[in-house]
Amino acid sequence: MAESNFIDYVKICCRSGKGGRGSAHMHHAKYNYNGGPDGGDGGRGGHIYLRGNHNYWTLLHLRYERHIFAGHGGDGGDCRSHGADGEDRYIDVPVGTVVYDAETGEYICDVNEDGQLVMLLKGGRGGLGNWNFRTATNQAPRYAQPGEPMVERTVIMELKLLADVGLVGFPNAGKSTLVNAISTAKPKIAGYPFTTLEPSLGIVPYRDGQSFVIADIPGIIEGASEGKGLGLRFLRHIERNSLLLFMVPGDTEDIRHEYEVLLNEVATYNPQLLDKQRILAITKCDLLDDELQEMLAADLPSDLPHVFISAVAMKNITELKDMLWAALNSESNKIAATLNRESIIQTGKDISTFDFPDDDDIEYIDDADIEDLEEDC
Ligand SMILES: Nc1nc2c(ncn2[C@@H]2O[C@H](COP(=O)(O)OP(=O)(O)OP(=O)(O)O)[C@@H](O)[C@H]2O)c(=O)[nH]1
Ligand SMILES: [Mg+2]
Repeated sequence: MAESNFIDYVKICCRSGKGGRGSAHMHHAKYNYNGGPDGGDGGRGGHIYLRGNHNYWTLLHLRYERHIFAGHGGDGGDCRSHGADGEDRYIDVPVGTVVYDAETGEYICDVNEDGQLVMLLKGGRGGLGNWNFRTATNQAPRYAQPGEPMVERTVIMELKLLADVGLVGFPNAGKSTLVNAISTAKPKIAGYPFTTLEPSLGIVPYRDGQSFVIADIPGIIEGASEGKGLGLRFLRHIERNSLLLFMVPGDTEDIRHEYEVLLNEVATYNPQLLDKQRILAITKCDLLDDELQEMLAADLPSDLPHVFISAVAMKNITELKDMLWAALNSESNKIAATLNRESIIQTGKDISTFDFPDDDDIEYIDDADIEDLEEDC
């Protein structure tokens, strides 16, 4: 994982608490020697919850949190006293976090709203005390239930930025310049490739106090879907965008070919991304005269809306914003976005695509150890 503050996946070993044991206590008092069963129930083990929190933008706060354990339930006591419930643990995650099983890659859950609570692991139930087992024919049961065991699972949390518009373009296409010009975000701009090394989100103010979110993604090169350049690492951040804005500089030799290369990379990464709406922006159009623009426009794919823009000269920027807004609010986009979202995230994950260089430091507790622990308790 790159040494930066933008952490978009982490691996954490989570464990819920085990349930407390029920008590098999018999009541004895000075004048009531055979007082009968009075063993209380054990408390439940703590649950592990995920909680969507819009104050977090990355998973950085979980970077060094390798283990998250909930508390165990307390054992039941005499006089039918109930054991204490184990402490629940809440893991705050940024909105747009998807969770997979680290061993199988199985999809577990998805947190995509602020305040959303998802129970990741359920704590073990507390055992019943012998008080519950008394009957007319068995008035002094000397047994009680043990608590349910804890559950352990190592999970991978992956953040997929939730933006309305995702920028797709080769390095140096002018993506960051556009984000700077139209949004509140100020990513670095420079005349060399791979200036942007991590995605950032910007809020674009639109008319009447409305706004939408745009994601500046590092440049994609041919072969990115196979890992070239910054590779797959950031392609995941366009999975959740409703709309893809392809950006190709106007001074490129073959705009159509460049667009097709980009489209091919996106499709190779995840063919479902082709269902999203697309708009093509030809950037740096201050370098082109009107005649040239007309010639280039004639050669562009006819099924794709396009616009010539210049973020430096602020040319056609309002038109671009209008196009984006209209596309974002079109009925077909809303339906497609929901369908996309549901179908994309409900799948498992090839976990070998994640790279955890310092994984050896983590000590995972295997099933045998858990059994030992249980015997000890
Ligand atoms: N003439 C002109 N130059 C532009 C325009 N937009 C961007 N540039 C220049 O193009 C170069 C690259 O711009 P960036 O915005 O950093 O490009 P990028 O797509 O974010 O590049 P990466 O972050 O490397 O992927 C900079 O030198 C910009 O000044 C434009 O509209 N007109
Ligand atoms: Mg950039």
